Amino acid sequence: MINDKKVLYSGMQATGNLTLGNYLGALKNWLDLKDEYECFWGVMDLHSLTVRQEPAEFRKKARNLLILYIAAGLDPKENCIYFQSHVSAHAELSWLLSCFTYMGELNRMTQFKEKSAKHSDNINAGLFTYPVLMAADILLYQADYVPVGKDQKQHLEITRDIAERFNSIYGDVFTIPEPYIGKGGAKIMSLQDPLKKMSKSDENVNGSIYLMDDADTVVRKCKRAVTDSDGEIRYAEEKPGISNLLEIYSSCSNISIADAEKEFAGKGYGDFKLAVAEAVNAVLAPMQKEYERLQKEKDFIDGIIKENDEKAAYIANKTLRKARKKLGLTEKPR
Ligand code: ATP
Ligand code: LTN
Repeated sequence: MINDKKVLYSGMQATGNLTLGNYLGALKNWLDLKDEYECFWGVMDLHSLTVRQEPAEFRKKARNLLILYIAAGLDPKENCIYFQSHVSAHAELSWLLSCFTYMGELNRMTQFKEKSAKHSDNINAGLFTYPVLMAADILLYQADYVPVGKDQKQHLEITRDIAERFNSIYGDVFTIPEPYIGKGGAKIMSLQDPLKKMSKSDENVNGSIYLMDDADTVVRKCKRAVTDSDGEIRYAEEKPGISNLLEIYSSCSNISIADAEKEFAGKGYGDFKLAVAEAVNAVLAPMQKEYERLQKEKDFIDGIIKENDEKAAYIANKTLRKARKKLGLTEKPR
């Protein structure tokens, strides 16, 4: 607990351009939770290094991600929005926790298997120990809840296992976090291959709607979305394309899938796709406007970064000191 509130922790990697999947699966849920909890939202720039980055572009992307968090509605005065790499406790606790994590556990991680297949020329140790750093992120802040998309559930489970293992030896050092998977938008699929997750690193740009796509691009991508030939707008496993569009429509318009099905009963796919695009654009437009405005507020953003780095480091270092002490590392003379 911080300030009598339960603690919530989450973040995104600063790679690629954020997609509607990132928004509906993560950011949108964060907005719903931001007032009720003491929140920490990280720009996970250390995690991004598991894949090779072009330095100048990476620096811009990381800052833009922080700005996007704020443009989407997270409040940098109420919540702590910061860069993971600015708080060195993350890397330090990650090392300590790696000594409590088994190779076999890490070997089972789906994301590791997928990413090593995709980047077969660069299967680095960071990609393998990625979940340990993620555990450190979460445990440093004694988080009670971690809102993530379904694909991250396995990483939450390993975080809990590592924390429980550590606590069982050294006493209650870490809060055991719970995943928080939002109701809608938990897994938005690619518009071009609705059996595949919409992903910011997808090579086919038509599969993903990016948060910075302009209105016409969104309409074009929705019109081109892969569907089926049955002609009925209903949610069903055998209709992954239409089901995905229903999911997008219902999440963007904040109505249930059942209500969306009723609304489009008897209508054609063409009309439905246009309505989906409109609903998406209604979500994106205000965010894009605020993003453009914030880009010009350099001093304000720099101030936010400084303030929140300090706030995050204060909490993180408290936990790190506790872990160090329990492990028997010599204390630093003051
Ligand atoms: P990459 O393509 O680089 O692997 P990604 O698009 O999967 O990235 P992450 O940075 O791994 O994005 O994830 C950020 C957050 O967005 C996580 O909480 C993740 O669960 C969520 N998320 C990502 N893609 C989707 C999606 N298609 N549907 C719902 N949630 C998603
Ligand atoms: N692996 C996460 C990003 C991430 C994260 C975290 C999410 C890194 N550390 C801590 C929640 C809590 C992803 O979304 N790909």
